[in-house]
Amino acid sequence: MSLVEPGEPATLAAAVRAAFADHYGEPPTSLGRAPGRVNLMGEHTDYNAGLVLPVALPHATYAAARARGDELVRITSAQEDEAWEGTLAELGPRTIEGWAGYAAGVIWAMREAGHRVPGVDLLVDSRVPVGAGLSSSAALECSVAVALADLLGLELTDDLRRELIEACIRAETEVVGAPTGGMDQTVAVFGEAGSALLIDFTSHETTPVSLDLAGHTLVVTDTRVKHALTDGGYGSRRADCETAAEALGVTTLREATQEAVDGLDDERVRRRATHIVSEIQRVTDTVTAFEGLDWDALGRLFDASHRSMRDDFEISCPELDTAVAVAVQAGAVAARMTGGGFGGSSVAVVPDERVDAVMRAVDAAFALEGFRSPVHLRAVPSAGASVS
Ligand code: GAF
Repeated sequence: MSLVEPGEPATLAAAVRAAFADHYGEPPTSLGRAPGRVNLMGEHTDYNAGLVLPVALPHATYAAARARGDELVRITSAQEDEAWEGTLAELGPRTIEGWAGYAAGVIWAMREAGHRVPGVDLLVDSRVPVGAGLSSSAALECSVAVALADLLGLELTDDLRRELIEACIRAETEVVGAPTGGMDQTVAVFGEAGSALLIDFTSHETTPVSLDLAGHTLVVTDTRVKHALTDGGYGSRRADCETAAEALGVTTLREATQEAVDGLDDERVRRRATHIVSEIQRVTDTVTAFEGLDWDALGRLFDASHRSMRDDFEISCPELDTAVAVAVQAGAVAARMTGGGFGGSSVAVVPDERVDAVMRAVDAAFALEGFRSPVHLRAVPSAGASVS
């Protein structure tokens, strides 16, 4: 059984500082930390001005930084073979290929927002699995943003946090070109230990929802089917939602009713909108179920959400369907796929004494089906970004 441990923050921070000094010949002056996330309910609802309920993971990305005396930007990662080097003038929408675009994009977006980010050396190291639907991109962006804020001597007030979130969203949507909705960056910054974060993308309010799991663990299973938010599937779902809103004469599907959606002519667009409208309602119901420790209701909500994503939104895959079904058979009270879809991870709420059994049962089912061996994580609800 393969379990990804988050590591001990102080040890990881010390290792990143040492790796930076080794690589660049001088120690870093700033270190930012930002977590990955697992979403408990509300998939693809963020860009429909809806509700989401993610949890920040204990697994995080660390970014070490040091200002340079010139216009050069150098970015390297413990996880990637290729480093990136260029000048501040080279940064901009769609100018940087690959993983470094997420980090360099934050420098560009912060400068666009009026911050005088200088030429800089950066080194990042992450415990967030990449391509697993657990927001390794937002963790990278937000860790860099926090490190740069520290480098500029800025205090991490709530206003600055909101500004950094916007910069990270611009890095992802404009520099990298992934048309995402903002949930991941918001929870990576505002997540709180012991809580999920209810985010309303109409009012932009964030409300921590204390999670008393009463003897249950959030088990994440990474199917290791790699997903990418730039490969068209995510964007086409977003386009279908916009088509539905336009046909209904509303600005976003947050304003649509199921009755109105039922009247849509196009069968595929109707199913996409049905997922969004029902999923937004499930977020509210999921908060109530967690607050009441109502595991039966939670199980029904997770099941309905998974079916909606599989059949109406069509973003699941055989590996995710297997992980979800087997987790429930092996004792999970609730399970669903999580994140953008087309691969990535599932999340299950599992009685503590069944955690090992659930992980082993999923491993066995994957072996039987001839799927790649999955990896698991314990998603202990953790804090958002900080200066380390
Ligand atoms: C990805 C995106 F980045 C988020 O904005 C969100 O839409 C999610 O997929 C699906 O809920 O993580």
